[in-house]
Amino acid sequence: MQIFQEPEKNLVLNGRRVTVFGLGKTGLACARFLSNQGARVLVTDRRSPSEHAPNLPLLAQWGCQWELGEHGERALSGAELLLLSPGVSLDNDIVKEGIGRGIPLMGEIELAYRFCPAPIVAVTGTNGKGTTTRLIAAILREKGLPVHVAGNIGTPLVEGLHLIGPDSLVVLEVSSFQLETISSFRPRVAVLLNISEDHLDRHPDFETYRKMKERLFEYQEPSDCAVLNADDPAVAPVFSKVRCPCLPFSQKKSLEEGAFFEGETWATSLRGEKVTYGARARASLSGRHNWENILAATLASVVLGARPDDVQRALENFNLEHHRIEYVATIRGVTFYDDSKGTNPSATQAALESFSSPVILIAGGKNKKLDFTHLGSVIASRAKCLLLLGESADELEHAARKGGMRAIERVADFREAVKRAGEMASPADVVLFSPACASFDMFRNAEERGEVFQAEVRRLASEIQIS
Ligand code: UMA
Repeated sequence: MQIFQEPEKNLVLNGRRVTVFGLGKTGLACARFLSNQGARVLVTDRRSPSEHAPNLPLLAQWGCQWELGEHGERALSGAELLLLSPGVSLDNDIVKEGIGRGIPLMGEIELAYRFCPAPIVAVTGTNGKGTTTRLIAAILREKGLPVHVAGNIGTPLVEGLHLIGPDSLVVLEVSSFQLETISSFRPRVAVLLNISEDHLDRHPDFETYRKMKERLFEYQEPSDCAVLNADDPAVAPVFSKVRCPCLPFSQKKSLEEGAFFEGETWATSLRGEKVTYGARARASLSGRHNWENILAATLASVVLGARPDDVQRALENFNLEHHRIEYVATIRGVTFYDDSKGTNPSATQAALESFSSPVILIAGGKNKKLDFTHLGSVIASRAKCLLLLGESADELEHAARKGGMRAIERVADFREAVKRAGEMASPADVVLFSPACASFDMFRNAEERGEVFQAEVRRLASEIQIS
């Protein structure tokens, strides 16, 4: 089954000298793909050779060269294409020098797109894009379509290209970092969930970050489709810019065309055909932010032919991502939740708002130059107590005090945080770890941080059982 006809878009790489910037998941997958295509590859990473020891035999096996510990002149000399990992900024001095010399540049999403034989459904947004990507994939799989999931969710698209055929459908999570380096990437269905402050340590200001998200729609054509949040003022300017039909979704109003709530159910209305889905409460996801994800995922899937049964079955069997308001344990009537992937203030706000019981919030980590003022008021109105750790503890404390929060304590690490939360909580309370910050001050990534938190909760549970 071929849903869309794809235009010719292959890029000749054979014999071309390509420099790959960054040797993480993306750089490694690109190096392999590029050398398989006959390119002469040099990989450069600012981290030292010892930190990359496990990858060097692979690079050697693929015939790649490397320059580690810095990005130097070698990265540019003779280069005919620069391939950037998402973590490498266009502001990097050597990258800027390369651009100045006129060397073409692209990111992994653009590279993979040029070789991807299947249509792409792409999802972006500040929060919920991983959940929505997985939801769309789950619904389309219920319909029986061969779906391939990739992108910011954890697997570079280029890594699985050999698994994708013309009959497949790719569901791709795309970040602002990845959108920075596209030059023709055209998703046939593009979903924008929401935009709030994030990554201001990479983008100079909110408007630049917002515009980066808009780039998802830049190369769409009239036969494509855009799914947009009608409730988010930061998304509003996008409606007038897209060149294809816009399908809005809203939790606040019913719409002639789009997805929306209707009493106790939700509905889609497309080309005059209205379909109503099961009761809201039946969905295995709850909370305002998850309804945003459900409405968007339903709409994107229905555009691709999913039926109400496919949507309902997928929702009933759906499990949320790990470290996204993930239930960990109940200890003496107190429930512990891990939201380590809540790495910005709006994610932590959504997590706090999804509980009606009193919440003891554990927060803090590496701030991405984001403003905590509004979150401070939300914490004051929703949390019973705030336990802070990590680099941003001072900033968060300042914002929470300004918002009116009084019960604030500092903790040194997760062992102390969990122990202290356990001591303070009463039965029926919730202990929520939702940092509002990145993990890089203390951990390699948000997953590792969440695992440490969960291990401490399990330790507390076993100590209490023994005593
Ligand atoms: N590096 C340099 N020079 C630089 C910057 C980084 O050499 O100037 C090197 C680092 O030393 C490191 C490597 O680049 O060795 C890391 O590359 P990377 O940061 O691009 O990370 P990858 O491992 O390739 O993972 C990336 C995404 N990471 C980022 O966007 C930071 C992953 O998203 C994504 O899952 C993966 O590609 C597959 O597509 C993570 C993420 O945090 C989960 N994303 C952000 C978010 O969700 O908020 C956007």
